Amino acid sequence: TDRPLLLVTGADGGLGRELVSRLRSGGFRVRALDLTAAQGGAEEVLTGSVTDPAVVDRAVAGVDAVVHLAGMSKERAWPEVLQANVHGTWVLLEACVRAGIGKVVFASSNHAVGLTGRPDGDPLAADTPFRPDSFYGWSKTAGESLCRLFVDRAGLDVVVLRIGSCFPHPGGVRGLATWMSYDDCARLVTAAVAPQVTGWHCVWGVSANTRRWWSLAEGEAIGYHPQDDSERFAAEVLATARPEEDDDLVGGDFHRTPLGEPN
Ligand code: 15L
Repeated sequence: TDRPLLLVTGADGGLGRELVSRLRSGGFRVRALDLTAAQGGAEEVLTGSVTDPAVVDRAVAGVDAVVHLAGMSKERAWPEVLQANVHGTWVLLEACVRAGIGKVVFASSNHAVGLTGRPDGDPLAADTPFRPDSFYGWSKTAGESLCRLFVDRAGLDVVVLRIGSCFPHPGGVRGLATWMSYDDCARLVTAAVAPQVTGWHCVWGVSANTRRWWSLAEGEAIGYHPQDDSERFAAEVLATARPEEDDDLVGGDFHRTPLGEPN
């Protein structure tokens, strides 16, 4: 078969499971890696940690691209964040270089720039400078800059996705700006893994929300054309919204949790 083979790390997470099924129906073969073995639907399933070089060497062997979702997805104690998010990303990038894998898609987060103010006018560019709001957000800045090092020093091609809120529905008022539908996430990853997308790219992972704060231009430049808009949920969200203590920051309330305490 000539369907491209993708390694998805963290394939058994909330986003991973949704993405694997969509990538498969979109014409990819998927090798799934996670700590748990429950990944439904992937052609190949590997159980183990992204911090284990022997596991990761097996995981990357022969793939056309890697979609790196593995790691802590929220605030955690420093050692956990460092090990899973930072060390795990280093182990993965090293394995890609050893195996001659060219393309990595790195799941970063809006929390890398979470203390940035919400814009009044023009949407924020995808290369908005680091302003992490948590150890978690910091770990994403570390992952992004580690990816950049491997682009510049080892010739990898990396697309960094600064993902907003990828859930079935926008969770609240903030989500009307930050939501990315699972279908748009699959569209974004499909664009990012295309072989003609080379070098370094950093794009927002967000749907075409009427109320978004973030630019779609960088995504469009790599062929990401989102189809969904959170506006269809707006009336319902606004009718049931609790007042949010979100301040005026893109990362919402992450900065209210003490550093290193699970949120
Ligand atoms: C993230 O980075 C988290 O992984 C996710 O659980 C949400 O909190 C999201 O950001 C968000 O900002 O809504």
